Amino acid sequence: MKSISHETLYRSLYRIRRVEEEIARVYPTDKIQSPVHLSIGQEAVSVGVAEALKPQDAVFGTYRSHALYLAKGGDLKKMIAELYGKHTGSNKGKGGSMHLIDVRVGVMGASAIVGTTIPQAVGFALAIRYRGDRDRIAVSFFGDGGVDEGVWHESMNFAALRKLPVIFICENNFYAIHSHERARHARANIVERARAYGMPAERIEGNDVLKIYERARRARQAITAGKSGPIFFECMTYRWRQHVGPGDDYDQGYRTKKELEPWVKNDQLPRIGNLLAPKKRAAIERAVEREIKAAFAYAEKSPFPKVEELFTDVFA
Ligand SMILES: Cc1ncc(C[n+]2csc(CCOP(=O)(O)OP(=O)(O)O)c2C)c(N)n1
Ligand SMILES: [Mg+2]
Repeated sequence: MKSISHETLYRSLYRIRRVEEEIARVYPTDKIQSPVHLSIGQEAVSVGVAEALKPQDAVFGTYRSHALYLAKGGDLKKMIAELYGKHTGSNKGKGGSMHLIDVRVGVMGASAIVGTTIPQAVGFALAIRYRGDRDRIAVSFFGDGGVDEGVWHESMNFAALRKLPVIFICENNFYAIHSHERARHARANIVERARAYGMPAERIEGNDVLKIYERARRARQAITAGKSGPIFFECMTYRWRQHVGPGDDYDQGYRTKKELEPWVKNDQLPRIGNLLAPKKRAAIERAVEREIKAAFAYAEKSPFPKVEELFTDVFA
């Protein structure tokens, strides 16, 4: 078994956590021009999977994709500039937090509409097959709410039927906005549904970044070796903050702080951080803090798009 560098994992986990904490801190100033759906608490899923991928692999995410974008190597300066609505942003300031894209590193984009990028990932996998790329896969990320969309079923069926090189990652944080999975599904059987379409599916408990990495790595290996079609993982995780916005929402009555407690106790940041020598850990943290500071400064001083840009890069 090839073991992953704990330094690499910690750097990525810490960087995403701190970027999002800074976004939450700055948000009340209104400098950030778009709604933000934070991944704080869920970083392990994106980090574990992305570390198992290669640069040429393509990932497709949701409106909650800061973690995925950063974990896959997306440019931090362009991300913060995009949140600020600046011309230097990943989408020239026209997409905001929910539409981050960095094709250079295989971050193929995200969408505010639940479920929409699932068939895009499957289509990308079909293109990989047609082109005969042997060392490339697509990865589709969606929430437990994404499973409720009709297009999820169509995509599962087609990917399995054509044995496409795609990994499906369901980030199950139990909630679609304020609705618990119990209120939406007669049975908590997402993996059984995926299996019914004809693909192996596994539920990974506990937001365990090492396990997620190892499972994704093996899945990629099996797919690229031609030994498997699509593979499905349901990664159990937990959103610490509110559905959208910088704060928390334990006063809303749909969930309790008690429910959050075990997830905080099991936080993957200190878990992996404690495996490092303290000096090494501090050096990583210092470097990340410098990078974050520079990224926000870059966004601050970047220009807004010009009025003449309003209709450029518009599809129709
Ligand atoms: C097609 C569609 N239906 C409804 C919505 C409203 N909506 C936005 S986020 C969301 C919940 C999705 O939950 P989940 O897929 O579990 O993702 P999470 O927010 O938990 O990451 C809903 C219903 C939408 N954006 N698109
Ligand atoms: Mg959810």
